[in-house]
Amino acid sequence: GRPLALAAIDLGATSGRVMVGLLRPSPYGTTDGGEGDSDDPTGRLELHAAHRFENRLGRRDGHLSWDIDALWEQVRQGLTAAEHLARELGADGISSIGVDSWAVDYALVGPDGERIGEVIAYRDERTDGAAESVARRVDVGRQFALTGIAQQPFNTLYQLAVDDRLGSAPAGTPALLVPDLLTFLLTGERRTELTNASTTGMLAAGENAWSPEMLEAAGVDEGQFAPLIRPGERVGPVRSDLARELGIGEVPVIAVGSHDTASAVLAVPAADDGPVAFISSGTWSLIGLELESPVLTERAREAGFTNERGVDETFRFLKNVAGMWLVSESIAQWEESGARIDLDDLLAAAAAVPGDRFRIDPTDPCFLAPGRMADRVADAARVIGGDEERPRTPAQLVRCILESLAETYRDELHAACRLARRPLPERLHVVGGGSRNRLLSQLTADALGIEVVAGPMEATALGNLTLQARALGAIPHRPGSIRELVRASVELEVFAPGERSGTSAR
Ligand code: LFR
Repeated sequence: GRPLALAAIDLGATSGRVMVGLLRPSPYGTTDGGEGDSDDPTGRLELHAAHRFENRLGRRDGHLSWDIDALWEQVRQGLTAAEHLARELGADGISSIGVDSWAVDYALVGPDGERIGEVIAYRDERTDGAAESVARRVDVGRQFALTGIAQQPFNTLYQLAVDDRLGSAPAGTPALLVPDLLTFLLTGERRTELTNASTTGMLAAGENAWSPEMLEAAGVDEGQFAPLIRPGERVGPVRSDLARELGIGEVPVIAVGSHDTASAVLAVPAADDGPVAFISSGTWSLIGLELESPVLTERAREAGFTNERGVDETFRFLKNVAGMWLVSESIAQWEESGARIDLDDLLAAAAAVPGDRFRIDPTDPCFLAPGRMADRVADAARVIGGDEERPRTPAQLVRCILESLAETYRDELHAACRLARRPLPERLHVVGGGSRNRLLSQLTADALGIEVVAGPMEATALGNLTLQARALGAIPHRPGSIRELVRASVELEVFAPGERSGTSAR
């Protein structure tokens, strides 16, 4: 039979992509979606890039915002390209679509589907002081007990609390989170996908429902959001006029883990029982444990941990750590002053300079805003060895960032295990773009004294695509089938503590 092709729209803070996942029929026959035959092979999923594009924050209407119209245009082009690619690869076009992006940000969409104003970015300073004023209505301890979500300044509820457009917007104007907005543009259906809904800070911990008290604290009511939908459910077909225009079929859009981190962690290639330790490494490094229930203790709150919803009733007990953002924004500063930087060369240079000279705290919110990052990192750096006062060269600065990240990963993973009362797992999975950073993986393995398994790099797209495959019945709906498919589809690299280079493993 023909292979099945699925399309993933995956938007990151610095780049976006439309990927095609190709599922070849297994020679043993696996597409019956049957129950419980646990040794049923799930085949392999091939990943192909149909379209890649940049995403840039810009000032619009006085706020740091996303260029959502440009992103939508790229998504449209990407879907047309995906359809062509799918046919070239022997499939009968794309059979379904899933959308994911970064979390928390939203568009206000009026009753006729018109967007009200810009999609303001979570790094905008409008939320300065917003968390404090909400905390005067519902104190931080209660917020955490109700939602399990860490009080990060950019959570949707703090953004809504200071959104001066709400007063003049038509009644009931739904706030559509970014992936829900794209799903709405594709289908005409308004939904709020559950994993991303948890990042608003207003979903009741462990429930598929809003917390009325938190909605009130943000100054909104339940009508501010479209109905909740769980990942794996179908939203609806692509609008017929749009399908014709793009040259694609009226295929279903499937709700996936629309929070990119939810999709990325779904695609962690773990085989073992017990909690999975992960870092989803991209613009942010999200480090933590996948659990079956949230950790709602006061200690977890004080340590800055959050409990985000995952696919299939899981919880990501994690900490947000500034990740490759520190490197990419530093590079942006050097390039603004005329330098041309090649990331691989820079990492090689960072590996060659003496280590253990400087440290920063990559969990410090002072690194949230964009701009002048190399200077800000150099200013924040503490001297821990050597006799220089501050990192001077790009290589020294990047070495400082990566060593600081590795030590932070160690401390935060230990904290997560302590707070969740679990032993330190035998290995840590690093997925996402940052898993290509071999120096960082080795430093992390050394700092933790456990194995680091790096890959897949495109975990977010894989989590998006594999969930679509399961929703269509192309792989069995049983625990572990998605990770099995991921393991069969990707190459991983294992970094043992105390060594200097990784070894290949399947
Ligand atoms: C990663 C991510 C994080 C979230 C941050 C802001 O891309 O989605 O999980 O905390 O971006 O939305």
